[in-house]
Amino acid sequence: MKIKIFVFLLPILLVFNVTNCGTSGSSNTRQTQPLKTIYKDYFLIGNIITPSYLRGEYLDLLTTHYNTVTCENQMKPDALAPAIRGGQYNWAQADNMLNEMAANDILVHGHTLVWHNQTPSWMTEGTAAQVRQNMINHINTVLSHYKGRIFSWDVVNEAVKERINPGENYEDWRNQLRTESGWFKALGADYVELAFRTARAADPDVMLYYNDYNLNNQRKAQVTAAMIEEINNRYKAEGNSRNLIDAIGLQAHYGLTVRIDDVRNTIERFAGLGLKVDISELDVEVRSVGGSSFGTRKDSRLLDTEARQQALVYAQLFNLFKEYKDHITRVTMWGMDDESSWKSMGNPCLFDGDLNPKQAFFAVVDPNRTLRL
Ligand code: 9MR
Repeated sequence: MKIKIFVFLLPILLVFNVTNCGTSGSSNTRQTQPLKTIYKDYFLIGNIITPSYLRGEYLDLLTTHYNTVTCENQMKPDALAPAIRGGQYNWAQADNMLNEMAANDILVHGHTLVWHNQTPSWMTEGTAAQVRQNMINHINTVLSHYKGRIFSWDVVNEAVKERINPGENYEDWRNQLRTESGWFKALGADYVELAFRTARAADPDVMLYYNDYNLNNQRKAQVTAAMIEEINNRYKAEGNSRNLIDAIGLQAHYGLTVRIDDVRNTIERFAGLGLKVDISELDVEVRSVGGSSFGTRKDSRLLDTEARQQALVYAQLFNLFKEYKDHITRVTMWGMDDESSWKSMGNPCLFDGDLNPKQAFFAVVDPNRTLRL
């Protein structure tokens, strides 16, 4: 008799267990399993952190749902390197974040070493030889500080022009790099390869990424692929058995009109080069308000129809990412919630400004259910 009662109760106990295993600060997400559990057989699930994410409900949400993070700004050159030539590196803030993440078993992806933005101006000033040495010193200093603690880095961020227009000659990738970059001005197109070679020599255990946006534009994807392929071929022709550029980060700052087939083509193009293809900065903006989507606006509310459309996009994207799980190691969102997001006016995140899960959250939890509704 006791056994019969137990068999009868078992399914109820199991359902209860599944629906209660989340412990996030937001009570509604307790209805689901954590995202990192749902996707454990597919890829890591990430978000960004800033110092203000390291407490209260934010930290609860982070530790419940995510198993990898990227520091939003705190490991960029202007955060770590001294503002003035010859000054001290500033490790305290990023180290604090790294320790907190280690205590919670959350992996940290490094962002970023060489970029045209958020970089102290002295680094790219002087003769070509000086600028070259500045880059080498910066990469060596940062990788040796984090040795054994950070396993993947965006080595070069956004080197290719923002977009490549139809009709433009994009045969040679060297002509399609951002000319406003201080690194490009001083060193020409060779700075990209120099950065990767320096990083590999500084710490061969680190996975090296090229990270960029607008890669659904197939012209930009083609130029970027040509750049990576040439650099990797040269490296392998020297007898190296692995690629120099191990992976690409697709920033994935999308809107409602994103075409899933473009995302698929882009993933296939880079996977075809033998690269890991990670989704490094995912958000799906619903609308731009007054021509700009930037700003922190808690009162920028979503219409129900918009929330639904956004959920459909997230659902299609995650189904696609699952298809490519053998190539994708990490899907990282660029923002926890619609208030703190860099694009808060466009409500691009899974949680609203009060940290309640949106339809978009449930779409990531169960894409097929959202698509069937
Ligand atoms: O989210 C970041 C924002 O807080 C900064 O003001 C901005 C300044 O450059 O950088 C944002 O992060 C960017 C990331 O580092 C690289 N890809 C684009 C991201 C959004 O601009």
